[in-house]
Amino acid sequence: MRNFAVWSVVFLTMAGIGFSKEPKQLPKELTFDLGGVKLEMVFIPAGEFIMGSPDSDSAAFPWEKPQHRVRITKPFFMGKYLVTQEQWKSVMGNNPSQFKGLKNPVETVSWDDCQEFLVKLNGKFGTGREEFQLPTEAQWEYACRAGSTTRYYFGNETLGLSEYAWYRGNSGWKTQPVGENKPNAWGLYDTHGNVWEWCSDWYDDRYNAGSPTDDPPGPSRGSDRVSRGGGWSDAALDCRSAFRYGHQPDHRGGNLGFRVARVSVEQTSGRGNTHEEIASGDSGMLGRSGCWTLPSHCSQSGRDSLCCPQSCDNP
Ligand SMILES: [Ca+2]
Repeated sequence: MRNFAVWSVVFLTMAGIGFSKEPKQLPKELTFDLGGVKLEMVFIPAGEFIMGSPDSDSAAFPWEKPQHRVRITKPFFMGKYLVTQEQWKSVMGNNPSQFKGLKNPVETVSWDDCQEFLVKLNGKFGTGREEFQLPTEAQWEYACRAGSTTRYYFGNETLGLSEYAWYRGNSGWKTQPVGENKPNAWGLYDTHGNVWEWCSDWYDDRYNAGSPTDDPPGPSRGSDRVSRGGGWSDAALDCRSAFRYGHQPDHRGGNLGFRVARVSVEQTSGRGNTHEEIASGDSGMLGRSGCWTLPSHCSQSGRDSLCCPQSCDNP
């Protein structure tokens, strides 16, 4: 019997939204048991968005430009919260954080440290078809924006940021417990502020100018890894959805942590990813839910509403 088992799957009844004669039940969230400590994941649909900052934004830096269209062709799950100190401790057996608090985000973890965490997590929950990873930079911004096109997922004005983020204006100059501020439209907490979040990509100032449209993986090489979202010590404008930063992969800091993504790693040529393929942390937890999405669904006529995210309904 596994020490780590999927605790529960919350189903969302998708009745009355289109093609299906019978209501379908689709997992909206996943919860994994890290030995008495929950790891909650939120479903992120496939879709497309405009990544980066517009030239018209006076707060934007050159490395956030140009704005460009990006398609996230596969759905995935994203950590509802930043990885907490109790989660880290359950998996790694230690707590390196500068600001102690079991519900606070783990920090003072390098990108390399995060890989060790992920190896251990995948040792428990990896299935060969899906695994935990750091989100790519594009996945991170897509998930943070949750359909928004503004500086922050709630709008353009820094006034009001305190309702959504821990930053230098309200943090007391330390991390704060996760999940206490308002989430974005997809149910993610603390993407703006609290701690910066490592992404999988190498960092390149100019990457936005030449990155591929579909699932940009980041540069093939570099010296720094991307971090996103701003932290407790940062100015409001550094917590914007498009703001980018980078650190060497062995860098550790008290304002730098991460959240995990659970993604399909199966070769999917010619077929869609089903919910089972990314949601099956344990066997038999999910019934058949049918096709979720194909990479090209958003450009196909006759697409069905279950297989296409809301953001693509009116391309
Ligand atoms: Ca954050």
